[in-house]
Amino acid sequence: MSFRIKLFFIFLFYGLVLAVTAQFLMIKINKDVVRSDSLKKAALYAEDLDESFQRNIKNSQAKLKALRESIIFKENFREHKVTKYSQALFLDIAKTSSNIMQLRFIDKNGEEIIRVERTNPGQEAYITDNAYLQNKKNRYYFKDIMKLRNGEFWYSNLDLNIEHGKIERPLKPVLRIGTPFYFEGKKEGILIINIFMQSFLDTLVSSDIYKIYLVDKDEYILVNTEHKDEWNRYLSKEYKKEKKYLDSLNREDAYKFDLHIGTPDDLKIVIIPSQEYIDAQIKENIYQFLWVVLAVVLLSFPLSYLLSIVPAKLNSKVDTLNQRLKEEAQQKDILLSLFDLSDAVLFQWNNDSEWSVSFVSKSVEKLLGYKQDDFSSNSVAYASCIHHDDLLTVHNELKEAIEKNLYFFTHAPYRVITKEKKIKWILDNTVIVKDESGEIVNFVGYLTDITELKEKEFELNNLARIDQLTKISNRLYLDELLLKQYYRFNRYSEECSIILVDIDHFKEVNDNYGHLVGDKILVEFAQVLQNSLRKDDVVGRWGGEEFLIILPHTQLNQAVFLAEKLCRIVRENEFSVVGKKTASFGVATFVHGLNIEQSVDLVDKALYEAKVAGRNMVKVADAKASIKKE
Ligand code: GH3
Ligand code: MG
Ligand code: MG
Repeated sequence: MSFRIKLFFIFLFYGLVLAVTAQFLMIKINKDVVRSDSLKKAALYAEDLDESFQRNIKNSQAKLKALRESIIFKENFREHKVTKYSQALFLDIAKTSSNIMQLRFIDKNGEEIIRVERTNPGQEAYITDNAYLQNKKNRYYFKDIMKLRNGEFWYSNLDLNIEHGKIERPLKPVLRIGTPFYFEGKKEGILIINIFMQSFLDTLVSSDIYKIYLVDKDEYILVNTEHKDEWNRYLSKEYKKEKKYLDSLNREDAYKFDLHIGTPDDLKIVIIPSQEYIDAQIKENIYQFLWVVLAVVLLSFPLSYLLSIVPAKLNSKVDTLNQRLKEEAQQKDILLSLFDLSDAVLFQWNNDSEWSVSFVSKSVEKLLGYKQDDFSSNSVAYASCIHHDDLLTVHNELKEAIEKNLYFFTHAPYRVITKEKKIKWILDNTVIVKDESGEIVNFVGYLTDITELKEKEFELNNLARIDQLTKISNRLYLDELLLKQYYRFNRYSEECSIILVDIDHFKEVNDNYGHLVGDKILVEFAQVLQNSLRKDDVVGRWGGEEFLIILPHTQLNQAVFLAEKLCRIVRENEFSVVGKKTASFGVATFVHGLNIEQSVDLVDKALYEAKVAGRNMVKVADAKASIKKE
């Protein structure tokens, strides 16, 4: 899957997660809002209920008031007779409302005078026969109402109708409203109305969206929407003891309201928004939520597509860059592995006094015996690996290169000391690495082990200075040594004498025995001289059958003494094939005032003198005479 597609799906996924989470949160908040909203609505609803309760009571009050004020009733009363007109009036009034259970007039002695009743709500009201009228003077309501002043009303508790001392079944919730009857300023009895409350209460608590409880002041349930546990205070002794309150209710979710009616048992209404109602509201929100999610899904597609463009481009750039870096790293690795395989060493050292190493290739172990880690841990610095005699030169060469502002230069081959204290020769190509401001950052050196090459060079050098026939030093070496000795004589007055030797009549050897024998005699002669000299003395073939002996730290008389000795040794030596041979010797010493050529001339002259004087002898050059001549 391409990066772009991955990004697209990631954005899409997060978009959806965000939308769904936000919507869930909304629903959660909504639930609370719905709940508190429905409680607010419940408060309004409670006011309605209160009003309807008031209306119900006012209605009954109005009926009592109408009776109390009725002229017919009053006229009847004046005449101390209860006429059928009054009874008809009571019946008429009872008929106006199908929920009137009883409508009575009880005189001041407690005698029921007029009683209109109805067995069940909705049935026909009828006038109770005089034979059934009772004395009610001991009943609480009679006593209570008789205490009231003119125009006042009395209310009973809302309770169940009792017939013959027992709660009537089916239950008949009843409310009584009474008022005293005054005639000409005197209290003459009471008017009382019993109201069937069942249908009113049913209407009161019926609701689709609330659970409505009508409770008394102790919060005992009277009626409720679900019609459960109703009137239990009156019906069940158990309940009275144990389940006093609306225990099961979540008080926070309930709205409580006091009904403002005059009953002694203050009634309250508790309204609880039904869960079904809340759920329905929330369900509505869920549909909304689904629409929003759908919208977000649809929007997420183009949005994710757009959002993925820039990062995808960036990513492809990063990919290319990574690829390049990888390739570079690979190339670097290849280069480094080249160093690891070869004897060459790549070094990077810092511009500090001991040249601490910041990088070195593995091949350093082959060259110096130290491991890469020995350098990276700084336990070995590069300067400490350079031969003591070469360190100053290496240092100066670097200094000079820096002064000349060189970027790259090659040191003269110098020696390093390996971990095993072996000396190796190396060739050091150094790059001086600088930063933008021209400050030296470090040095990168490419070191090659040239020890073998160096040894070959020494060998060749030696070979070039050895006479191939006699295997002693040749003229080249003698010239170099003369130069060196002459320098030391001039600079340090280090004495040095020279002896020039020439074999007498050597031509005869060639002539008589041939060149091969001549060569052989030359070899033997060189050995005779060599064997008779000290370690510091050097004998070399000056040319043909002439030999030069250089004697450092040797005065003229010592040199003459040696020449005499050599002359005798040669004379006494038995050469192969030719037997006895002699040689002539010239001796000279370096003196101030004469250069090398003049000194060599001098010794040559001495030799010539020996030849002229008969050979087989030593002649000494007179240096002072020669200087005078000059
Ligand atoms: P003198 O006593 O005067 O020195 O006599 P001489 O014969 O030694 O002197 P001369 O200079 O006349 O001759 C030197 C001879 O040495 C000539 C030459 O052929 C011979 N000679 C020089 N170099 C070599 C060599 O390498 N091998 C051989 N076999 N002979 C050589
Ligand atoms: Mg000669
Ligand atoms: Mg000779």
